[in-house]
Amino acid sequence: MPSIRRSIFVLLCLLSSLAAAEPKRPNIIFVFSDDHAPHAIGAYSDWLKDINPTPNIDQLARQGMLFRNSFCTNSICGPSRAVILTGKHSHLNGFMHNGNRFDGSQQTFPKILQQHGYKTAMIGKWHLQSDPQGFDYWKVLPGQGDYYNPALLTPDGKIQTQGHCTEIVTNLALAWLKEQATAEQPFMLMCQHKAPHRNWMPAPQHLTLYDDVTIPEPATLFDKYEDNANPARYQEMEIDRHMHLVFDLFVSPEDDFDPNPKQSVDRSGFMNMKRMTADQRRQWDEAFEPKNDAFKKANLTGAELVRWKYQRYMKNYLRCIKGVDDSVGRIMSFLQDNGLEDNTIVIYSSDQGFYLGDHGWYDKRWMYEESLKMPLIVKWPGVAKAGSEDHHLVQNLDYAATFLEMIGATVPDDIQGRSLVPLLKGESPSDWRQSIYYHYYEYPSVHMVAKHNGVRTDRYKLMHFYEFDEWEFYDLQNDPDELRNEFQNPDYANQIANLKTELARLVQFYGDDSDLSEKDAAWQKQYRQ
Ligand code: SGN
Ligand code: CA
Repeated sequence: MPSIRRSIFVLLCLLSSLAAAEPKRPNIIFVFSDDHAPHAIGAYSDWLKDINPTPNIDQLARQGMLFRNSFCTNSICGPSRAVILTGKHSHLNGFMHNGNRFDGSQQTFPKILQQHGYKTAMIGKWHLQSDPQGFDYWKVLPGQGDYYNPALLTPDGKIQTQGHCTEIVTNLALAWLKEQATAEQPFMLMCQHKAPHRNWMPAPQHLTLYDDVTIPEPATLFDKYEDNANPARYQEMEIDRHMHLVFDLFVSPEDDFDPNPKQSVDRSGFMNMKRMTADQRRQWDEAFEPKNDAFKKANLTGAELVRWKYQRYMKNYLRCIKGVDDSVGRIMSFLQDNGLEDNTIVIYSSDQGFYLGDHGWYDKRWMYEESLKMPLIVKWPGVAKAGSEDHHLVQNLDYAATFLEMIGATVPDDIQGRSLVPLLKGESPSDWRQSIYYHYYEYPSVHMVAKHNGVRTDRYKLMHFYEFDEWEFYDLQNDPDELRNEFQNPDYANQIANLKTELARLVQFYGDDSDLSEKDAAWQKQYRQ
């Protein structure tokens, strides 16, 4: 071989052996549930320790990093998902409230992963109206989806399944993972559960779980909103006044059915019962009828009725979470059994927090802590220290940039979030953000939570219900339950002025050009009856 050709050959051999030695890029599994508040995860809170609600998610936290100060930008389903896909605030990605339609032609992180040779899949709750884009494989629930025997949308049309949604989504995820296990191509899977979303319908095997325990009550279960600005008094999400015995809590679904309920309730749970198989329905009735009979005999009223509703609500919520936790356990076992454990990043998160009787509520939407917080646990073998915790202020806005840096892709300039990779490596960048920006838009709408934007630092929170020009300010260090609105307290005048300036800066910084104006008195009055 002439020497020049020989050296080229040697060079090529060297390059190919280098390429072979290069570590394979990591796989990513993003397990995402709906409405799973961090305080219903053992690793976040020992409030439910006697119940041990999430052993598998807790195990994930022991193997990875848990983010203590993890927040959403807009505490509602579709918007949170759109922020995650794009790395941009709602006003820029165009999905400001449920009911919008996601513009799937825009830049999303799964599309960029595909461009970098990743195989991508999206299975489960999507809730963005338009068809998923950027996925090699997708099977998603239409809208909110059903717990029992859900239909699924696929690129080839709608299909019908039989079983409980959490298990169906997990089975599909495992089947897809199995196909990837031996492939050369790295993958990214989004496994997105409907559970534990309202109306809380557990799987048959979990229907009697927690029957013998009493769930502890939150300190604020009987909050009277005495210190809050007006919006807190005009919401429709109280366990007492708004949680419905039939639709939410499944007390005698058929015989008590009122075809024209006065309260604004969706009938999804009730309708879903009509889709159960005879066997599913029998198991359901066997589990609930004795409890319903006892409830009817007791004739509860007032605080005792609230307490009973709280127990029924929380048990069904936690039973749904049990299914999600089992799903995490099955995925982790699969990775172990198929030699994928060391090179797969596993993330657990949920679209926002939720009120578990806190302030007397269920649902989310507010910028108060329980619904502002999102769980975020990341297991990244060899990078994130097992059992570690991070306290920086992070948001779902940061996920897209994080996924891109994880796979070695450049983060486009127009992405507003910041990669969490340095934090996952245990670093503490000196220029990390000191405050987060929040903006909720869905009003008037179900649960009647007024529009608001706001800012939160590690200690303080300022909220502005701009359509009513009402403000709240909290000192989270002295008042973690947010029971004392200090907006009128002169002792905090400086901090409030600073946060007002910071809020204005964030509006500019993120380019939030949405309408923040106050509405006139006549408009205000119609929602204050
Ligand atoms: C449904 C729920 C509401 C919930 C919204 C938004 N009612 O309307 O309680 O706030 O979805 O939830 S239900 O009777 O259908 O459960 S989100 O997770 O999609 O944002
Ligand atoms: Ca949600």
